[in-house]
Amino acid sequence: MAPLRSAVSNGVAVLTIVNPPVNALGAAVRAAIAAGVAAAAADGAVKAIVLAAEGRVFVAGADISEFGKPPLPPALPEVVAAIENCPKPVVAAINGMALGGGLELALACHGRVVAPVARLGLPEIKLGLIPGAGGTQRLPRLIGAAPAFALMLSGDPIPAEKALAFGLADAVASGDLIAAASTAALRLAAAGTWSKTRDRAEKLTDEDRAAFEAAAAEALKKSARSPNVPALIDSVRACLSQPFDTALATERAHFAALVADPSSKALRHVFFAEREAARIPGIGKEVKARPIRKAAVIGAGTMGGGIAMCFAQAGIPVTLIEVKAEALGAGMARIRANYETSVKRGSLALAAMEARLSLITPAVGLDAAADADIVVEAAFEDMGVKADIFGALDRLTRPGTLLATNTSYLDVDAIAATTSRPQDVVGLHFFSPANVMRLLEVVRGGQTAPDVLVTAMEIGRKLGKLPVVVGVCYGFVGNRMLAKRTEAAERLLMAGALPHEVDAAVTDFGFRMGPFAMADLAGVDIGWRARKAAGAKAVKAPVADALAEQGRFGQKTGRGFYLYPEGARAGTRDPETEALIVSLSQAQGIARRSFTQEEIKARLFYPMVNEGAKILEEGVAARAGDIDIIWVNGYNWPAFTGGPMHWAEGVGLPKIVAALEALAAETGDDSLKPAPLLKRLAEGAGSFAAREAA
Ligand code: T1G
Repeated sequence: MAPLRSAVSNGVAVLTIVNPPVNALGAAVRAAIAAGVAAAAADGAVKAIVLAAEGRVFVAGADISEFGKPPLPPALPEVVAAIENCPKPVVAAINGMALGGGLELALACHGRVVAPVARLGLPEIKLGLIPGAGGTQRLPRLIGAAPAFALMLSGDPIPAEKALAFGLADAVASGDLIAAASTAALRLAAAGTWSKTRDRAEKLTDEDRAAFEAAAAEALKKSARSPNVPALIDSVRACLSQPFDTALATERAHFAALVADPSSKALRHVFFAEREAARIPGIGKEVKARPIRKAAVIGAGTMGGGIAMCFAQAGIPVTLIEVKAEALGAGMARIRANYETSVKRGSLALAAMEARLSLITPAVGLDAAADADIVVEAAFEDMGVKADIFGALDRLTRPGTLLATNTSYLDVDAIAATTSRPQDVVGLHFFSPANVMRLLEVVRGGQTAPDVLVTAMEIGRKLGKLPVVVGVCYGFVGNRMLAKRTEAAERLLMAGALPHEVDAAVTDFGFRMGPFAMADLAGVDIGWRARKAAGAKAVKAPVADALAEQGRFGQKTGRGFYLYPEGARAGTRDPETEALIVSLSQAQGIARRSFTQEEIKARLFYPMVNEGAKILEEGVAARAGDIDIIWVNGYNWPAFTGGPMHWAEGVGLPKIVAALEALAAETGDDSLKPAPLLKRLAEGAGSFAAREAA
């Protein structure tokens, strides 16, 4: 299919980009646009040109999949220049999302007419980049350096009305967009004169410059680690101080350097991995989801309440069920309090809060779930409790109702076996707080039906989650790898490190919090109780267990791994905790030693990568990218490193294999011996991606 359709009528050449699904500007599209503009310019019957696009998106930007490969002509800046220098007026008809290179195309046009649903943005910052086809030069000239910088720094698109207010759009066309754009283009042609964005400067006032410099200084403080923020600032500053073409070259040089930067490669990996995760191995697009019109959640605790809020936010009526009225009342009160906090913060309108609350119906007793299309069980992590609930739901709900468990650790197959329809049972592992955290592990039971999985993935997206299919094992993917990090962190304490040293290495790597500060925040007792319940399966955490036994539960008791004077959020070193750690080491005859930050990172993260390799070998995760986005979206692994498996390939699998062999020997822990897959890939200098492509 030709990537550009051209039609001439009444003196207007309408060039329509056709490159589904999002009109990304791949090489063929770029060439077709350049050729289309040149042909229209040479056509005597054409007075003016409209640049349009087919589908729901105008243009999603440059084709990200081309980055890092040999560039194919024509480069986007050439196409952009061809539009701007066209001897006939070109007006963009923006029907939907105009992002990145898509907006840069529109910026080179001599006018922009947008549909009411259109949204315009330069999201390159989110890929570790900056606009590379003139965005840092033309946008400031059109709307001012300060507003342009804010838009490029956030990477978030703005709606049509705001674009109009900024002067980024010339008109919002609620009727026929092409007709409105054609009229605008013909008007320019009739006037015989139109301005090029590159020549505009009326918005670049001294006040605008000052506002930009202030915002730039602020941005630098917050993004010490990101190379693209200084590059963006330098490029916008060039717009204010250099001739256009010189400044354009400044932008292009920064862009080229960033495309090659590991952090941008990592962010682009995450971008595609998140989309790849939507594909369920072995299930094609012909498998359709079951209709979900009504939901029920069993359990009004923190998780159940959060899950009910997810359904309400998606506009799906949900019955929140408890067995006792007081627990139900407490759950509803917690939901209302959560909403009221959001309203107070201004992140939720009062009307929206009321609308959502109206969709949540509290009820006592499981029979209230009878008319639900999906039931999510979020009761105690106890197999007996879950067996009773699923046995009852099996009897109470209609055939075909999805029966989902939010269990974090229990065997989904064992839960399914308590029903007469294991094919309808699936795990939906939400992360706390369920109404906030984006990750959803969709646990595929041995007998889960394909359309149940497809339905679970679709409802996950409707709830605003990032659903990833995982297999049944203890802890699925995220928590199974977390257990290895917890074990390694405890081992470091016993071997000589202190909590603040371990946490500092982890935050230096890019996590918001280290494992011990996180334990204090969540509650040291939570892990302690889970380990007691898990028995032999539990990781060894002698320090956390000792702290819990002394009632040092963390922030909620004022002390845990750290001290929290007067309920402070940020902990300080606790001499008593450190003395306890030293005494535990000595009791085990361990000669304590210090560790560098690099050693700490290796000892924490390599065992996680190793567990990830085992998870891939066992088929519990289908792709390394799935593991990466689980950790980026569920556990705050820094996205600019790409996730544990992408990061590991950057470190070098041979190096990791050698380190794991040494660690296994040092600790006597055979689980640290390199997984066969890791060794195979290391020996063959292969990669996880290559293995999956094979
Ligand atoms: N390049 C290549 N493929 C893309 C793409 C892109 N820019 N955008 C989307 N796709 C693919 C995506 O992988 C998926 O593929 C399918 O399209 C549907 O996407 C020079 C340097 C536009 C809001 O960062 O934000 O321009 O899985 O599932 O939910 O200065 O796509 O079906 O095979 O996300 O409806 C800047 C990225 C690029 C925007 C639509 N642009 N895209 O969301 O669909 S860099 C972006 C999005 C650039 C210039 C710079 C979203 C969307 P598959 P989807 P959606």
